[in-house]
Amino acid sequence: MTTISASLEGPLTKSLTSTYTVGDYLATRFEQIGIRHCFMVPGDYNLILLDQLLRNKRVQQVGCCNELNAAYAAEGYARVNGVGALLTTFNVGAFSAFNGVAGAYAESLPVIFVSGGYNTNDPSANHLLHHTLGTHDFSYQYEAFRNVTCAAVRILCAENAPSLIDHAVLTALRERKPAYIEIACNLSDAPCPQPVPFDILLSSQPGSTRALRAAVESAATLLNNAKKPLLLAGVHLRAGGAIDAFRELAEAVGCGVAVMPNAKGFFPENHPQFIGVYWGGVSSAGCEPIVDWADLILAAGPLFTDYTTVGWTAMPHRERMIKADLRHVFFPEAEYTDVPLAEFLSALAKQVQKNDKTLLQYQRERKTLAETESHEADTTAPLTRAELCRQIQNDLDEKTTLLVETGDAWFNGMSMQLPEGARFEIEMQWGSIGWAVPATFGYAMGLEPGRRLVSIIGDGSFQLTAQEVANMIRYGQNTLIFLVNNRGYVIESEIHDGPYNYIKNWDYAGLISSFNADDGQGLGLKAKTAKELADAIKQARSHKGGPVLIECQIAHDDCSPELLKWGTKVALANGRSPRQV
Ligand code: TPU
Repeated sequence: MTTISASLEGPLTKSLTSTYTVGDYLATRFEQIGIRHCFMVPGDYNLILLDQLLRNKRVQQVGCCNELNAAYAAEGYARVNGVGALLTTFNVGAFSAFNGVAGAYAESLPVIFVSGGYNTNDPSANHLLHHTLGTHDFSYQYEAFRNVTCAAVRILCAENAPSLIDHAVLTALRERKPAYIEIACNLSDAPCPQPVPFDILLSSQPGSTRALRAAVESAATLLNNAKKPLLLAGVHLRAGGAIDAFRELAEAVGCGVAVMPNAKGFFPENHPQFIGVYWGGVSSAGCEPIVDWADLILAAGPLFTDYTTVGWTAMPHRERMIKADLRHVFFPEAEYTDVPLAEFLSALAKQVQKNDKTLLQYQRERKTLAETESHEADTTAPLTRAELCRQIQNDLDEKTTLLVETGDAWFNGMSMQLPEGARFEIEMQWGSIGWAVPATFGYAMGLEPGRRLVSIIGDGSFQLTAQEVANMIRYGQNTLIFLVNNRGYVIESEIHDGPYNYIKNWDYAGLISSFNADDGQGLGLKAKTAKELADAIKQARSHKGGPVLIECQIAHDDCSPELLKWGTKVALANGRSPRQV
């Protein structure tokens, strides 16, 4: 029988067994929270830890080409798996990963970031160490990561490992943000108690029942008195585990439902109440006038930024909005804290009356809007962006996740209609180019069997992290990448042009044979006409054993009209003069 002892220092742990180590403890927690893959780059501060983690056969180590890619891969994995893990060496590895960990914070994705640390004997011996700034301060990595994680712990004594690891992991899962765990390199194989089952630690975190009840009552009164209510889905619905509750509320009200651009896919696009993507002047057809016309908008988990509001031109007025965030609900004249989003939406669904005014008005408008024409292009004419989008749209099915990189790919992706079951991934809050290739790799690692991943990536973004395609080949992932070669940073050209927006051209399709080397099964194809693209997509559909990259060559100035409009407004917002004081 196992004895379970609770101590003042930390959570419950089973009694110490001599063979169990700090590394084992971490691996067990990974396994228990559903991490089956840990993205990593080895280095001498984490080698012992890697050996320890290898002892757990249910958590696979996945080597990446560099730590930035590993961080993006863990972030992509967290999107599909719910949580991801990343392991680097001290300073040189960790600082490379910084951008990706910060991105996971911005995107509200729990990534457990583990870094090897200095030997605990070194500070008192006054040693100087490699991979440091050459001073006796070894704390700046920890200090830096505290700013981009929801919990940051340093294991400098094996006895504290269980409570510190559990604190970091639990906080990351609760807050849907990355956590930081630094493990001194001489402690990874130190004896440590065996962990108790994880669910013992999971005390649910109920919000304040009174605040919840009051917020639901106020919201129900406002919604039931509104003449033209509308629901708006925001990006935090996923972090709040509130996607189903939002749908429940939407169906209870029966009104029009719009989604913000970074929440695309969080409400089914073939649902009869779906009225499109609300993105100000670049909204999908017929959506913007209805959102502007509504007299009450319940925005669930929104993040209003310069990008999502098109340079502050599409921000619903506070007076006609209920804004429900992860743990707060804001009313025009009151604010309730400690109200969990999913519980709020679900409870509200039980108190609202039907009102389909905004949906009916949208349906009337839709009828008057001309059907989007979807002509096939002349098959031998040079490939255009519109034709590329038409063919990608036709290639999407209910098993596809469409992942789009920062750039015109955002707008091309936004224009696609997702079939029932299809998913959509975008990194709009952090917007770091180079994200898509490694995130695609990580996402594919966590993908359920039978599903497929299609990514649209611009040439400029691709050049930052292209080498991770080699690992898609290594793991035989059947991803399809549309590499849009428009010879440069078109999104930047549209915001503000200059010679710096033009880049060296690469033979992108040709790269795949280099990455294949002797044993890879990747396929690189080029499409310069509609027919070449159609043939390439057909080949991609039947290709097995590795990714397919289709280099789609289009003219530099062939970008989406939405990018032009959005770019102009964002440039205006960016270019505002300083306020006079
Ligand atoms: O389709 P297109 O040409 O817009 O996409 P492409 O070729 O991928 O170009 C993207 C250009 C771009 C830059 C240079 N978009 N945003 N930026 C600024 C930027 C710079 N560095 C990072 C890490 N992230 C950024 N968003």
